[in-house]
Amino acid sequence: GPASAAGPGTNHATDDPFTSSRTAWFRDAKFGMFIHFGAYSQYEGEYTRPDGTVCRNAEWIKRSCAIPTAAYETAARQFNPSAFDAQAIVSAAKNAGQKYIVITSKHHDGYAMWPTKQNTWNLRDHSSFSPDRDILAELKTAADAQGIKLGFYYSIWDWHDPDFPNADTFPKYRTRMYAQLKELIDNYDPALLWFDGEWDTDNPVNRWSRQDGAELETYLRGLDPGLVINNRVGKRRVVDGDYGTPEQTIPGAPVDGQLWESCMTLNNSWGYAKHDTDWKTATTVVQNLLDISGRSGNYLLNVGPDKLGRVPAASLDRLDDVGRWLSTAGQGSAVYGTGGATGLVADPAWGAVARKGHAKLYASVFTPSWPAAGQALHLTAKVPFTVNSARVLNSSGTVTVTKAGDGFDLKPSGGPVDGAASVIELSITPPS
Ligand code: FHN
Repeated sequence: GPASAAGPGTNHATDDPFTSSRTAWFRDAKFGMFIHFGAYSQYEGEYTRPDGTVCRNAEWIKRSCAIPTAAYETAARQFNPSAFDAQAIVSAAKNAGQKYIVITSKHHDGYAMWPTKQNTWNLRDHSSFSPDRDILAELKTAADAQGIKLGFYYSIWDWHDPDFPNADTFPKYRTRMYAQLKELIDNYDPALLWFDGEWDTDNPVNRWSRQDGAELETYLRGLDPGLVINNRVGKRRVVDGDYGTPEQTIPGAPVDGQLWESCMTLNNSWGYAKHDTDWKTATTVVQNLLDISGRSGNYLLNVGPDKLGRVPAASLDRLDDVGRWLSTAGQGSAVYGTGGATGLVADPAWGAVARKGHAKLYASVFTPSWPAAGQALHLTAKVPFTVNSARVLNSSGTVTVTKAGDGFDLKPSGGPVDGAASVIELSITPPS
């Protein structure tokens, strides 16, 4: 099932990921772009079987539609993402308020999106793409130019490598995998590695173990002590790496004391799927981001470029709207650099509360929950503290704060601001 942000695991870093300066950029970034892009994108989510029946899937299409390897390799030879525009993609992320990008360097199909020397199953040696181009290098250059951190997703589970399925030759796969990861670190200097496919499964049998994960983490930290690494290196039930990775979900309980990141699709597919038009609204994305930030988490939101490398217009539209909300009247203050307010207040039903430093709380009221005229929102305090002032961002409205029972009643003077949520900034004196 989806990873949980479970209790701390056997992290092999020499520091505490939740407080270390090494992970500070990640902790403060809050919002990132996931990119699922690979040989599977050539199918654009649909495969017509020899018998004429149609099978739909995105990045799992080879497995889910039982495409013969020879046919899949033939399709990959057509892959030519000539329209991939790293500058435009990085700008879209930056404009959306996303501070880091994680792109699939190699998904379960084993196809490498860089000119690896470990095999010829890659974008340089097995495609119709220009041999003069390197999309990971282009993305790194664009990300550096725009101050965006770049990370790579890497699947441990490999459906293509001939040594992966065989217990006797699996060590050869592991050696190639280590060599590929060194290529990625040496050639593109990623800030973060996002492992996946470490879980027990078959077809092919996945022989990767917790011990393999521990050794991998130690190896990587030896190559680059500054790396941020997710928890899917050994077993994702515990946080082996630096942070937990709940997927398509926001953990119910606030997760204190450790880093975590919820990854989600914008529709229902990670890789591009031309028939999947079930797009989340920008409102949903903003409210998810506020909810996650209020629990000290990050939100990694996915785009799936099509076979030419173009990000779907609907994805760009949502990202543009989210960026506009965040950059309006400082509403992003409720997100960036915040942590959970879980030590101070109970999780409200009307939205989310995040804490910034010691003296600021951001109470984000999701628009449907904005109180009717004369009504108040209740903020339940877990420990005594005082509220010195309150104001609504992006509004001239005022907020009257009165102590009430186990907390405070917040009574706004006006209506909600336009959009997904109204942010009430509270200046507080916390418990000493
Ligand atoms: O199997 C993958 C899936 O294709 C996708 O990459 C997601 C993204 O987190 N991870 C795995 C499913 O948990």
